[in-house]
Amino acid sequence: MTYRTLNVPEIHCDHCAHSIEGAVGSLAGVEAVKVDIPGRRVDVRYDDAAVDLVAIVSAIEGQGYEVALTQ
Ligand SMILES: [Cu+2]
Repeated sequence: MTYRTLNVPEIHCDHCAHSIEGAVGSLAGVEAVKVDIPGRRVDVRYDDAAVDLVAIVSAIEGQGYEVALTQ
């Protein structure tokens, strides 16, 4: 299982959180996704044999939010 935290600076409210959690959570291979609204972060846990970070970032960007990756 892989854990990543993505910085998504445009997150500001419950609507953002629900949009992102819905999009990322619907990807096969994503085990958990949690948006931290004040922290403007997305914590995601996923099976990297089933889904990759590119797909997760694309799902977030597809909702209209830019992702700033952390290492
Ligand atoms: Cu919002």
